[in-house]
Amino acid sequence: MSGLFITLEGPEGAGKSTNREYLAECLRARGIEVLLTREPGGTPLAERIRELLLAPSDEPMCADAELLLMFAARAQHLQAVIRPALRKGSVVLCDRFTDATYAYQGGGRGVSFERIGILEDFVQGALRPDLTLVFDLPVEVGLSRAATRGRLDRFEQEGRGFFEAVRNTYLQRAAAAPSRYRVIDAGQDLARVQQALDQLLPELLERCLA
Ligand code: Z5A
Repeated sequence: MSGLFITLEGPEGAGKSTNREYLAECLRARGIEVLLTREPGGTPLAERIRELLLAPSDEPMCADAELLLMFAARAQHLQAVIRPALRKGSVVLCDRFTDATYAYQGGGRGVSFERIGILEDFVQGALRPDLTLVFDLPVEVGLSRAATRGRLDRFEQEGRGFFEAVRNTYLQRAAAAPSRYRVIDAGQDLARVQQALDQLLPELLERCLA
C-alpha cells in the first residue's frame, strides 16, 4: 500500500467532521490527492448498516450484534473504498475506524479488547492506520454540542458514564502508542483547534510525500 491512512477519532461532538474538511483542504491545496470517508459507512451497503446501527429501536441491540455490524460495515468499506484508494497512493482521511470500536464497544459496552482484536485481525489483516488524530474534549462539552442537532441517535442516548468510558479508552490507547496517535485539545474554540492542526501539517506533509 503506497498511500497514507489517517483516522480521526474522539468522543461525541469533538469536531471530527469539521476538521476533516479543514485538513483535506490543507492537503489538497498542496496537490495531494485526498479521499474523505467515514465509519460506520463509506459505501452504499455500509451506509445501510450505519442506519441500522444508529436508529433508535424498541428491540435492544445486543453488544455482540453491534460489534459484528461495525466490522461487517468495515469489511465492505475496506474492500470497496479504503484499500483501493491506498493502492492508488491517496491519503485516506477516515472519520472513525477501529479505535472507535475499542472505545465504544470495548470501553462503552464492556466487550473485551481481546475479542475486538480477534475481529480486527480477521477483517483488516495487517492494515492499521498510519496516524490517528484523537480530538479530545470533556464529555459535557461534546454532549452539549451534539444536543444542538435535535433528535439523538442510538449512541447519543447513552448516559454520561458511557461517554466517560469512551473518552478514557481513547486516551489510554493514545498514551500506549504515542508514535501513532496525536491528541488534540478539541474543547478549545475552532480557530485554536485548527492552529493545532496547522502545527501538525509539516509532519503530515512529510509522511504524505515520503
Ligand atoms: N461507532 C461505534 O460505536 N463503533 C465504531 O466502530 C464506529 C462508530 C466506527 C456514529 O459516528 C456513531 O457510531 C458514533 C460512534 C459509533 N456515535 N456516537 N456518539 P459519527 O462519527 O457519525 O457520529 P458522531 O461522533 O456523533 O459525530 P459528531 O457528533 O457529528 O461529531 P464530530 O464529527 O466529531 O463533530 P462535528 O459534526 O464536526 O461538530 C459537531 C458540532 O460542534 C457542529 O455543530 C460544529 O460546528 C461544532 N463544533 C465543532 N468544533 C467546534 C469547536 N472547536 N468549538 C465549538 N463548536 C465546534
